[in-house]
Amino acid sequence: MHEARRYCAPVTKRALITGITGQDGSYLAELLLAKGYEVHGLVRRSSTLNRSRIDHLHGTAGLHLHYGDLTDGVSLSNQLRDIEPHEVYNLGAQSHVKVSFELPEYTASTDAVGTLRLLEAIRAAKLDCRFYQASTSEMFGATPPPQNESTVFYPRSPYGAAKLYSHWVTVNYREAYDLFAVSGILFNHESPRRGESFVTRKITLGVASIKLGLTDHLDLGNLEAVRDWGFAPEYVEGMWRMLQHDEPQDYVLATGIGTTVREFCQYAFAHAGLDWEDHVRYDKAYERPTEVDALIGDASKAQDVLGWRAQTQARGLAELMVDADVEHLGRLVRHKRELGD
Ligand code: NDP
Ligand code: GDR
Repeated sequence: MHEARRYCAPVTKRALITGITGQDGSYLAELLLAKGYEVHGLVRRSSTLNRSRIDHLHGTAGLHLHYGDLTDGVSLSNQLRDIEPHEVYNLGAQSHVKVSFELPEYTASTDAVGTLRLLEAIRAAKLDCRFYQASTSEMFGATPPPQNESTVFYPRSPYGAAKLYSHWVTVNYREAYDLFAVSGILFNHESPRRGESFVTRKITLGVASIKLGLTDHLDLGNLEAVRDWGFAPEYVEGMWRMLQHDEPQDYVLATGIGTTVREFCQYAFAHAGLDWEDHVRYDKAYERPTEVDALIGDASKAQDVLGWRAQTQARGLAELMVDADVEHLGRLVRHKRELGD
């Protein structure tokens, strides 16, 4: 493989994506394949295949999957050495904030030290590649909005603290080793591919289940939290633009609009002709030991430097996610009925 590459021209850009089976990884893989990249994705071993978000890409020329894990530095070094990527997107993470209170050490190993392992593997292999780190608005935590690249960090969870380590180590490798390393501080972004235990998808799936008569209620925790919810495909475009710029810099991506969980419920239920107050129940099990009250991003730098701007806002997002879940769940229900279940 190496020999062949040495004598072949022109070189197609190769990208390595950790977290390719996740929401963002799947959209980023589609984006890069459409741009003509050779895309390599790290996948974790699991007892049943966990690739539903990239199943539709199976067999696509230019897509290559490799076993690897951010907790296994050897696997990262081996894959980087063999793939020789031009761009590395580090999207892999234990990404659930509440779960990070229950799995703090694992979260730190994956979300903090995992980034260090990857950066060290790039440095050790002397790779001339560009690096994207999936940083998060959770790093701002308790600091009130609006938040931008200069806002003071104050994480409120093991997840936020682990991601803050990765943010700073990315900055450090840029300054210490002249690596083209970028940290994208992304506010919440959602889609029909969003994991089912994040609040937006939980709500839109709940709405679809109620609409189809499968249940009559939805249990939620804190309805007062404010988040800045955008649409994931627009955000992966922003990641790519960060790595195409001449200078490695850090950027916030956000819509600039704050919405409470309660308002998101209102939008989603109303779109299905339902009143959220008839169905949503409070369950303290979904509260966190420490909460992040309000995140609203100021993405003016990304707009000025990268020409990036969020297009979709919370209400439109809730509606497109409800439509997708009603469609998806409706198909499953019909299929089960046809089977006589
Ligand atoms: P997901 O939870 O949907 O995807 C996470 C991905 O990471 C999955 O592919 C998962 O693999 C993989 N992963 C988990 N643990 C490991 C590990 N130990 N080694 C290698 N890979 C691992 O997250 P999103 O797509 O929503 O987010 C992408 C990244 O962006 C994450 O780092 C997240 O923390 C960050 N982020 C997300 C935001 C959002 O609103 N979506 C906002 C800001 C930052 P598997 O499928 O096998 O579980
Ligand atoms: P967040 O997303 O913690 O912002 O992290 P999540 O959707 O989990 O929570 C958002 C807010 O909703 C409140 N909430 C509930 N949350 C969940 N998951 N389930 C519930 O039943 C529920 N009820 C109320 C939460 O308390 C919180 O205030 C996401 C992840 O994608 C991170 O990886 C990413 O870094 C940040 O967004 C930006």
